[in-house]
This record gives sequence, structure tokens and C-alpha cells, in this order.
Amino acid sequence: MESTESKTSVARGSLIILEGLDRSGKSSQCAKLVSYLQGKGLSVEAWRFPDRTTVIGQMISSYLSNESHLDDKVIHLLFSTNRWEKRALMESKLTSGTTLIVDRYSYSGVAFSAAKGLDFQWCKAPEEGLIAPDLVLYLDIPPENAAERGGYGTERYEKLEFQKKVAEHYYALRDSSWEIVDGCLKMESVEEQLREIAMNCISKCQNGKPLVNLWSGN
Ligand code: Z5A
Ligand code: MG
Repeated sequence: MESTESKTSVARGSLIILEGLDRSGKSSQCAKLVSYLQGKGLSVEAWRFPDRTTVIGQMISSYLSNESHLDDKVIHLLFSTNRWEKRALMESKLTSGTTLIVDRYSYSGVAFSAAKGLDFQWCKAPEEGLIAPDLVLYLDIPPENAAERGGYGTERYEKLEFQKKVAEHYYALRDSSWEIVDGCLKMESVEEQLREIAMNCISKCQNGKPLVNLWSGN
């Protein structure tokens, strides 16, 4: 595969991911952030994983709603494949100057599968070579608080004990691209913090921060 890392530094869009436990507010904040950035005249798109619009995405969707059963390793690889099938488009959007605000990414992939008991390094392996985010905005919320929010409990993974394990694995994935934001704050306060952090990141990428691949060094 051609290395993204050898490319010269030119102005580009940012890859910004929102992560966090179920009901931590990711989808709400993605929508708010996208409309704020677009309002500033920036080229910005909202993406999400799983992308349920593809054939693989439909298999994942059917699994998540308990309409089908799949082996734990098979569903892990499908989630990863669902990101790989969007990788080329992601790179071309970023290099042509569009910022992507993405609801979940490889961190969800690893944290959820490892919480089921799959080996942590095995879970990371298929994600290597995807594009590394410029920024991961992690909405930090205790699983108990998340469970009190609307809609919790309808999909396969929305069980309190399971979410606690997911939180532990998220913790193990933190690196320098992460910013931890208190997801228990009022929606408007979270929104304000995310705006500022995202704008800083977007400026750095406009100034030529190079694109790198995910987990290439470990
Ligand atoms: N999964 C996986 O296993 N492997 C992978 O590789 C990937 C995913 C990518 C589906 O994801 C499942 O797939 C997911 C992980 C697994 N696990 N499950 N189940 P999904 O993204 O499709 O899940 P979702 O159902 O769309 O969203 P969510 O993540 O569970 O919720 P959220 O987006 O974080 O929260 P929200 O929808 O914005 O808000 C939830 C509620 O809380 C809503 O009523 C809000 O009004 C309220 N809310 C939000 N923020 C606040 C604040 N600050 N205060 C008070 N109330 C708030
Ligand atoms: Mg969501």
C-alpha cells in the first residue's frame, strides 16, 4: 500500500473523530459542530461509522439490531472493512481541503470488540493503515449517567456492565491526539469546548500538518 506518510505537507482538511460511550452525546455534538463550522464558511462534512449505507454496513446494522448473529471476530472485521471501504474517499476529501467530523472510528472498533473478550492487539491490527485522526474528541461520561439518557438499551451493546468494560478499553487507547471533554456538562458547554478545540486543529491542518497512518508505530 502507498504510504500516506511520505506525502509533503500542504494545506488540507482535518480528520476529527468523536468518541465516547453510548449516549455520551456524540451524534448530537457532531451535528452541532458541523453546522457551526459550515457557518464559518469552512468545507466540512459529517461522517459516521458504522456507515450503514453500504452492503457491509447493512450487515452490521442487521447484527446490531439482533436480526442476525455473527461470530465476534467476523463482526469485528466487518466494522473494520466498513472503514477501509471509505479510506480512499476519506483521503481525497482531506487532501482537497474538506474537514471530516466523524461519529465513531477505530477506537469504537477496538473498545467494543475487546470488551467482548477479544485480544486487544488482535483488535487493533486490521485498523493499522487507516488514516490517523488529527483530533479525537472523547466525551467522557460515567456509564451509569449514560444509562439514564434517552433511548439507552435498544441495541445489542447497550448494557451497563458491558459499557463499563468498553470504557476501560477506551482508556487504554488514549494518545496525544485525544482531548477529553466532560460529557456530563450541559450540551451547550460541551458544544462550546468542542468548537474551540476543533478550530485549533483545523488551523494546524491548514498550515500543512502531514497526514499519517493509524497505529503505524505500535
Ligand atoms: N461499534 C462497534 O462495535 N465497532 C465499531 O467499529 C463501531 C461501532 C464504529 C452502534 O453505534 C454500535 O456500534 C455502538 C458501537 C458499535 N454500540 N452500541 N450499541 P451508533 O453510533 O450507531 O450508536 P447510536 O445509537 O447512534 O448512538 P450512541 O453512540 O449510542 O449515542 P450518542 O451519539 O453518543 O449520543 P446522542 O444520540 O447524541 O445523545 C443520546 C441522548 O442523550 C439524547 O437523548 C441526547 O439528547 C442526550 N444528551 C446528549 N448530550 C447530552 C448532555 N450533554 N446532557 C444531557 N443529555 C444529553
Ligand atoms: Mg450516536
